[in-house]
Amino acid sequence: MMLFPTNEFVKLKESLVIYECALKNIEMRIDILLKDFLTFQAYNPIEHVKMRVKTPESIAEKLHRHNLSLTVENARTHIFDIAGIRCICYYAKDITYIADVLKRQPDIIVRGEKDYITNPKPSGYRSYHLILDVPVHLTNKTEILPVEIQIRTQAMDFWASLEHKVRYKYKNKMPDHLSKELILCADKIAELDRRMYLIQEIVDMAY
Ligand code: 0O2
Repeated sequence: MMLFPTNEFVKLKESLVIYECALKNIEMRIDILLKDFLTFQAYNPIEHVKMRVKTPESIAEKLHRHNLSLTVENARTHIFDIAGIRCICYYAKDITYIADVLKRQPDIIVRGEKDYITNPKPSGYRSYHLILDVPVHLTNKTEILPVEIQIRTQAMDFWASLEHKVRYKYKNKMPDHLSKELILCADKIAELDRRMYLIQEIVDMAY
């Protein structure tokens, strides 16, 4: 297991408190959107939301994977998913809608976007990643920190949890037959998402 040197670890723990605040900022925005969807819009696309701040062990492992030394500065400069929130929605079409609504907020800066739905990863992974820079106002300074929002359907989320479990179990050396099976499942899931959406559209038109 990769570990931060003690002096860096102490600084990292302090930084993680600020990442937690940045995460709260995005959580609040999504909570407001939920209230809006439920009160003023015809339909609520968000099924549920989960969030986490990466553990020091996971940050260290990612820095190591990118051949970077274990320092807080490297973590803050090179890792954009220390604060992460996952927004699970019903249909694939909801994904760009939610992303667009967030991107339109005037006090948010979009640092980056990765559309793994249009361009799935070789593993079969599908999800939409948005990295937003948010301000955290402290007593004597303001820090701008990135928060990664992963937006995906329930089916994509189901797949990602299983794939993550398999990859972890085999320590990133997944047997060929399992990775092929997972790619097949990912394609079937994308097809299922499309068909379920069509059913929903037909029902909507009927009433
Ligand atoms: P965790 O446990 O979710 O925190 P990287 O490619 O990870 O070195 P980058 O640029 O952050 O660097 O990658 P990317 O593509 O934006 O993906 C970051 C996160 O997306 C991952 O975080 C996963 O949560 C998720 N992800 C990306 N690819 C896959 C995949 O093939 N399978 C699954 N299940 N999830 C994926 P972490 O840090 O890997 O893990």
